[in-house]
Amino acid sequence: MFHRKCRSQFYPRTNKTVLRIQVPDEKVPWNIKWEEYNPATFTASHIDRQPWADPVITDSNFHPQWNKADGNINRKSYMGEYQIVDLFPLNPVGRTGLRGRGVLGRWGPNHAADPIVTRWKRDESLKVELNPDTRKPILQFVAIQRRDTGEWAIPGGMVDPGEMITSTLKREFMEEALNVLESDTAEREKSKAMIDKFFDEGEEIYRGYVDDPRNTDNAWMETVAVNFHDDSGTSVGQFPLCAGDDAVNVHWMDISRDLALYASHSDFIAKVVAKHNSHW
Ligand code: RP5
Ligand code: MG
Ligand code: MG
Repeated sequence: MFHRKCRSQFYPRTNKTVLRIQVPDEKVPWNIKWEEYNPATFTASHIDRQPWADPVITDSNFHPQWNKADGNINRKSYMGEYQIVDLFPLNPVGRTGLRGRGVLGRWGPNHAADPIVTRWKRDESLKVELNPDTRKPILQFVAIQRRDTGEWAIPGGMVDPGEMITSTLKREFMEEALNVLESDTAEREKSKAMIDKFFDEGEEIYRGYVDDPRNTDNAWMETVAVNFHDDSGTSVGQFPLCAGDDAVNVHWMDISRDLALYASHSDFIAKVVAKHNSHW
């Protein structure tokens, strides 16, 4: 595992006011000595005292159970045991050029879930379209445009304390791609019934670290990405999409190797392509 997006010069959502030390590729691993390494510390003030966020690490009432299920907060990493150095958990992939939590709520792993909803691209007569070069069928996935960075992404989100990942996958898809937070009760019930049925069978694609631009030396994203495929294009493949919550746009996006998505989402999509032997 390697990270790149969380080493870019400016920390996201800070109007270019928070800068990372530039970490060269070869100095990412912690076991490579770098004595002068002394990055800035940044924790966004708006996460202060938020119910979904940890307190400052020195808070006398804060007794995190690192590397464990800590009450209903999962502080275990999919990457194995992470180190604690001078009170602070250490990013398991390596240096990011910034200390603190940035805009992330949790010290250590911040757990998310990513629903990758796919269907075949079809022409007007509903025939599956092949790419003229590779002669392979073209897969499409439900992509949202993120409000924070403007990038296109999988409609994933954070796992709430105590929440099952299967529930996060459905909830985030319904919030960001179907806008259930703003639909009336009847519509919401209809979406929920459809999603409950369709999300019953998914295939896990990836479980682990995400190269998210928000990561720091002491806080990072991890996810479980699951593929839900509508092979006949008759269930979710026909459902009207509507962007909601932290998504500003949503659509069925053609999948190819040219995709430039948020964080390491293109890597997850590539794994879905391998599974379906579709065009890339
Ligand atoms: C990414 O951030 C995950 O892969 C997931 O898609 C997303 C979760 O964060 P929010 O969308 O809630 O900001 O690292
Ligand atoms: Mg969300
Ligand atoms: Mg989200």
